[in-house]
Amino acid sequence: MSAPGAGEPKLGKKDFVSDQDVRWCPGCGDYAILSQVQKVLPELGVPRERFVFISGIGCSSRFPYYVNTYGFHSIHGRAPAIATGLKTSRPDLSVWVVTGDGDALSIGGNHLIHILRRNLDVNILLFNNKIYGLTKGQYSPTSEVGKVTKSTPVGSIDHPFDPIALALGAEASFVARSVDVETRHLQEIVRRAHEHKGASFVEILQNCNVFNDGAFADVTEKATKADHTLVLEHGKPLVFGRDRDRGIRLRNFQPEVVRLGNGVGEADLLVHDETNPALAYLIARLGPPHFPVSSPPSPDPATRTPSTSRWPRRARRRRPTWGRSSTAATPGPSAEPRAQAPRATRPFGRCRRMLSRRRGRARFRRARRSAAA
Ligand SMILES: Cc1ncc(C[n+]2csc(CCOP(=O)(O)OP(=O)(O)O)c2C)c(N)n1
Ligand code: SF4
Ligand SMILES: [Mg+2]
Repeated sequence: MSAPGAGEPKLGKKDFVSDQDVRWCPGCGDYAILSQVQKVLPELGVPRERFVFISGIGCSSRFPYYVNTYGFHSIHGRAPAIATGLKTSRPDLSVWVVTGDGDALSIGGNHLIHILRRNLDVNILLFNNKIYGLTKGQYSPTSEVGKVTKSTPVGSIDHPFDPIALALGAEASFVARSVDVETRHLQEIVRRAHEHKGASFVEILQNCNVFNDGAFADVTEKATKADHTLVLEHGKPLVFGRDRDRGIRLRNFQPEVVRLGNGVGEADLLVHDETNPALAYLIARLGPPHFPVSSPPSPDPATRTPSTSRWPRRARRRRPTWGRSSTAATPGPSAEPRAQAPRATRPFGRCRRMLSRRRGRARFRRARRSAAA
């Protein structure tokens, strides 16, 4: 691996493709992300031997094998720690962290927030597929409430968090979100992450077609994406929709979707300001069903009731009583602190067979007593 010096040919995408067999499942969103990153790297003006990709553990974390640069496939959740050591000792390197929603937000949550807080000049790419892909489909900290997986057979009871909102809370100085299939947008965001001096945090919505297929269908399917995507541009009003006839305005400190026309114009809408973290937080938390996805779809924070339709029939009978709310869904993020969901009094109920066995024994004892009397 040598840097392109004077007289040396300019590097292209193929120079960043390694000789390793890619082990991702056919159709995985990781391929698209890899391809866009490989396209952008030669344009960044950094000699190839100065790039280092550091990952944790997960399907996404196999990324360093496939880019022809230096790299570490490191320890679960610890990529930020290794990146911190490397960047502080070798500030001349372009250091990239590649991680997944499980790697970065479960086991590595603490490391992630502190690398952001320290604002080290590294670029973090978080592939969010809302699932643990490598370990065959357990729920992750970004999986929605009610998500049925092998590790949550009666549906997840945990409220997911939003990676961008979390990064903003950790004082990240650059946050962005893109989608695996939005090739141009993704390239642009990767470029801008590199240009930013300080920690750049990029969440990439990535389809795991094996264990969580269609998790982001709203923003990737042709039929729905225009109505569900909010593309942010600095200084531009928040307009979206197939006919660009809807926008987001603020009323009583709450965002609301309005239709343009009938006295409502672009002047009434929120205007994007990249330098405003409060606005970034507000936008990060928008999502279905009331808003387009400028944030990954998450259940409305006002109601933490799991969607019953996602509960398997057997599980529904034993559905815990926590988190039931009579509050009607209010659009968007709630200004009030999230109510603590009452704990399940008996999360999984009592096994029916056990109960019938006990009843049977009681009946037998009663019969024996009456026979003896
Ligand atoms: C210390 C430790 N705990 C647990 C595991 C098992 N494990 C491997 S990858 C993974 C989760 C990966 O999920 P994510 O970061 O979302 O990556 P994806 O596979 O979805 O890209 C887990 C729990 C491990 N390898 N090491
Ligand atoms: S399990 Fe999912 S995330 Fe992992 S390689 Fe396969 S499709 Fe991709
Ligand atoms: Mg994942």
